[in-house]
Amino acid sequence: MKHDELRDTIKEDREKIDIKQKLRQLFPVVLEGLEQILDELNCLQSIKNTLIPSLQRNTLGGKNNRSLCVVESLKSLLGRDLRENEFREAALLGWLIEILQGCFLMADDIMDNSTKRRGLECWYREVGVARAFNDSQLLEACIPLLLRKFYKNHPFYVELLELFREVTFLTELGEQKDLLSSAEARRVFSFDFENYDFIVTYKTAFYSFYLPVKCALLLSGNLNEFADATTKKLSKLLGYYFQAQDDYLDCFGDYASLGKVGMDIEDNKCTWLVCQAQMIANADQLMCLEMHYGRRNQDSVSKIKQLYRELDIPSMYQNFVEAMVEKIMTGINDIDEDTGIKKIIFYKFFKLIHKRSR
Ligand code: DMA
Ligand code: MG
Ligand code: MG
Ligand code: MG
Repeated sequence: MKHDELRDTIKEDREKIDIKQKLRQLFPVVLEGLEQILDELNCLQSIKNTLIPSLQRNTLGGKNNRSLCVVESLKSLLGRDLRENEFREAALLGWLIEILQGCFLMADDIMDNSTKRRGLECWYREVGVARAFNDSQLLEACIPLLLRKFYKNHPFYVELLELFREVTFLTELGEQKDLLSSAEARRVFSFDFENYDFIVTYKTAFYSFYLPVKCALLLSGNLNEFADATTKKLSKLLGYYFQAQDDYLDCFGDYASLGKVGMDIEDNKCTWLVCQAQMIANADQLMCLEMHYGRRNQDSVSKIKQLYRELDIPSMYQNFVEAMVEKIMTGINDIDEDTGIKKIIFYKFFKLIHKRSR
């Protein structure tokens, strides 16, 4: 790395850390907002005593990439540093995305029989499935109330409400297809990239990439159909890359950096790895896949991991990453900035996730 590049990287990292710190300082505003909402409803203390800790536990402890992205994107769109009130507006929206993510994860961990999340026991394993299910519902239902509290007078209040509603629905559709694919493949063993494309676009790309950038676009007042279409296109590419990474790490990553324990093989999930494996396996290898994929025992899991190595899936994944980087870079370069959207938004987002280990 050249001296200038290194200096820029250090500066960017420092900025990122500063923004994340400022973001975290605003979390109490969200907490107070929820407390006020509950007080206005004369909510029972016993409910408050469960809802507030559930919000804290399931919203904090992540990487905060999505909320960081709202702030960074707004900065890029306005082409200058944010004023205090602008930062606050972007950051609070960012926190609502983090809450939404928390809701998805609480439910996802139940659906996926997971054990750990963000280095802790999954929420459903602490409070039970019934409570965790309702906690997830409750927090999701808080989002429009918090939006009303913080953005009622914003010119794009209705658009923000609709955006969160729609993206929530799209994500849940993706989770549904994720579950269905796993169940269908238990009857007839079959995984393919067409299916995979749908799953990752819906369950990951919309809420992780499209939502934060679109929030920033709405805040900036720059939204138009071209900027929206570009955001969707780039979000899909980034989302695909991000979920393929997630799948790879589920199998080959380690708990110390991920804070979660992979279950994709046991769960019979339609992952990037199994789609790739099925595509290139010979008859014997296919038989091994069919016999051991989706089985809840360590012996079968080891056999699948061994088969992945035998098939050279890790180096295929590296090739895929290179091709994906190319695709994303081309997508970014092709952006017409006259439509109001900025290349740097997606470039920064890309840098945030590229070669991640958590
Ligand atoms: C998660 O997909 C998708 C949502 C909407 C939470 P996943 O189950 O692969 O995520 P993780 O690996 O974090 O459990
Ligand atoms: Mg999961
Ligand atoms: Mg899942
Ligand atoms: Mg996963």
